Amino acid sequence: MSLPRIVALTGAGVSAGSGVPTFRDAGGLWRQYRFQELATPQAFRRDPKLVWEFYDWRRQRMAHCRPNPAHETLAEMERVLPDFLLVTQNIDGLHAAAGSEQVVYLHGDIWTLRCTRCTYKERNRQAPLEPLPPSCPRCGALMRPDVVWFGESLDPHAIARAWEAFEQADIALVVGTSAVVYPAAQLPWLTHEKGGQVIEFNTQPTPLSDIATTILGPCEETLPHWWAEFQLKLEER
Ligand code: BV8
Ligand code: ZN
Repeated sequence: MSLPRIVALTGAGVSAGSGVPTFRDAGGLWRQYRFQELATPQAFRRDPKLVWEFYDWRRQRMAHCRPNPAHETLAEMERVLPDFLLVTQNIDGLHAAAGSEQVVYLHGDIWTLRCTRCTYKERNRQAPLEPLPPSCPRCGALMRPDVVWFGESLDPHAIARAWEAFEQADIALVVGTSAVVYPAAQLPWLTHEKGGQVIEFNTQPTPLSDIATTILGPCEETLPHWWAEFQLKLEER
């Protein structure tokens, strides 16, 4: 019997164990309502310095964070399961730091800046960034974080690759996401509709809990545990 096709969707909860603040928990980012006001093209047009202060604050918070056992387990799955795919909503770079290479970044990368006018893009891990807001070294225009804001479209190739993988998956692992932001939150439903199994790793129920097997607890503990048990079952077959 061939290995099951497994895919994973992660959100801020996978990085909570690394000290990266999530959007929804109490100590979350500038409180939830501010986040949705700040992470928009309108806010950036109106006050680029304020939006950059928000991203610079997050970059400084993330700069010393290291991958946790949940990131490491997902990187190991990629090495063990031939057609494993990791899809993330996170922009913190911790999946790459843990060694994951086959990753679909739905919402971009906080460590990449791009020009608002020309095609210039750069990887930049400076924290704090000075001066704020940063300007393009090529044309002098304002630079922005290379992330997807609310109301902005996701990269169509990223969506197509994620969509296909979740439709074909036997098992969808949903790790540390409140599953309320679309189109990312649609992905586990695709697996479910095609008869696949959805397993969510969260510290509390989410809108997915109706169709998922929910494993409650911190994913930095529950995911490695699940993976160890899953591998034992594979060996017994
Ligand atoms: C789009 C990058 C087409 C930036 C982000 C009304 C209804 C439905 C949809 C919409 C609507 N109005 C508008 C929309 C569309 C909108 C949307 O979905 N809005 C929501 C709020 C309703 N979506 C969009 O705009 C998207 N684009 O639709 O394009 C289009 C084009 C033009 C015009 C119209 C439409 C773009 C969305 C992308 C936004 N960018 N991030 C940045 O990060 O700065 S979203 C950002 O928030 C994250 O990427 C993530 O997606 C989301 C936060 O969710 P989570 O990652 O899940 O984090 P959260 O804190 O919420 O939850 C953490 C979870 O972990 C919790 O469940 C917690 O219990 C758990 N947890 C905590 N600790 C642990 C843990 N679990 C396990 N272990 C732990 N230790
Ligand atoms: Zn430029």
